[in-house]
Amino acid sequence: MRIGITCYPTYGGSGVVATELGMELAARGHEIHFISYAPPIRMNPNDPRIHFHEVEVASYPLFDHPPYTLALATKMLEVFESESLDLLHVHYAIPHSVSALLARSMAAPRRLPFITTLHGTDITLVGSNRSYLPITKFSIEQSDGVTCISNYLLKETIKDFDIKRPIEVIPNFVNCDLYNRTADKGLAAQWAPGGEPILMHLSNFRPVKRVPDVVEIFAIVRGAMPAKLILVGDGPDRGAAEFLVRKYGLQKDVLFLGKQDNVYEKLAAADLFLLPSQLESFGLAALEAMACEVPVIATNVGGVPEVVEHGVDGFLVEPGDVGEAARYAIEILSRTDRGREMGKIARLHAKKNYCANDVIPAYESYYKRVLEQS
Ligand code: GMT
Repeated sequence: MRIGITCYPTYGGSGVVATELGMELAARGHEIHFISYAPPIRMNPNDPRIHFHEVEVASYPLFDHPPYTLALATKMLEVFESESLDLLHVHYAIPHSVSALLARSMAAPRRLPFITTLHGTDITLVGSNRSYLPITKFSIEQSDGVTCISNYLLKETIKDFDIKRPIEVIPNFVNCDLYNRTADKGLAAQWAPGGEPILMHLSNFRPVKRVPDVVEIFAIVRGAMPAKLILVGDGPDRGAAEFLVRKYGLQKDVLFLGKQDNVYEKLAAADLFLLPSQLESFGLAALEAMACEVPVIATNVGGVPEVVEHGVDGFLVEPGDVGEAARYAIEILSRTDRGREMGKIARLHAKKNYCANDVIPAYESYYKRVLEQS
């Protein structure tokens, strides 16, 4: 198939899923055309089946906000025509779904079906905002196919948007060959030369991730035992987290890596992963950690309990309960095996339920169904 994929190319779960999906599909012989304002962060530009088409947004003094949605729709049509696309697959409804709807209308009577994948805040925060709700609902209803990444998000979408059309749950996935324990290339020894346990967090540091809670949890753990904290990613709350590190005098034990490629090499060096988010429709970073045999302490919110089983793959706490999270962290890290058994079970669960080898074919058969029906 010749598939156009649109996503946010910056640091964020929906862009990561879209990019990994494109690369997995390319590995299975499909031609993939990413259409966005910048190359997606994890995209492999050297794959001959992967192509990138930049959306250029012309500015004009009259435009306080250059109309990206329109420029994207125009580029979608252009790529459809030049590359004979079979379909468009857009990730994150706002505004990508609306652009795809415009592109499909412009392409008519030629056929340009589009599939929208809902990821989370496009429904739970942004989409349910009054100014976006009607158009998001409309573009979901008009899509030729709609998928979402967890059962939780399916329920929220039906509830908040009163959607009557079918929505397919196709969960997020992880490449289990790439994400595994042996991916650590000596980083653990570099970060914790004294053999201290390593706690890790990976996110876009948006307020919804509660990154300051990561530092609060670590401060309690560090008060009880030697330990190191590695923070991967960047975003608005990095400053708040750095402030707390200084406040608690933890500079020697906390490392901010910023945005990173090949995150599997970093995750494989961790003993424990922290995801204390206010809300997660899925929690992709937790799944990636689990594939690397890292137990997870996360919050009992949204779709996270579909991924992390409390007491089995790690532990779930209420948002903001840093004390409880720290108690579980100390419990895991004080064991002589530092939670290795739990980590092994976590990987088994990741492999059984969310392996790319099983989830990508689900997307392929969904594409076929949509093409047959549209
Ligand atoms: O809001 C975010 O955290 C970013 C957002 C995104 O679209 O980049 O993440 C959402 O999509 C991810 C990939 O499907 C999920 O793993 C995250 O749980 C989800 N975030 C939220 O629901 C808050």
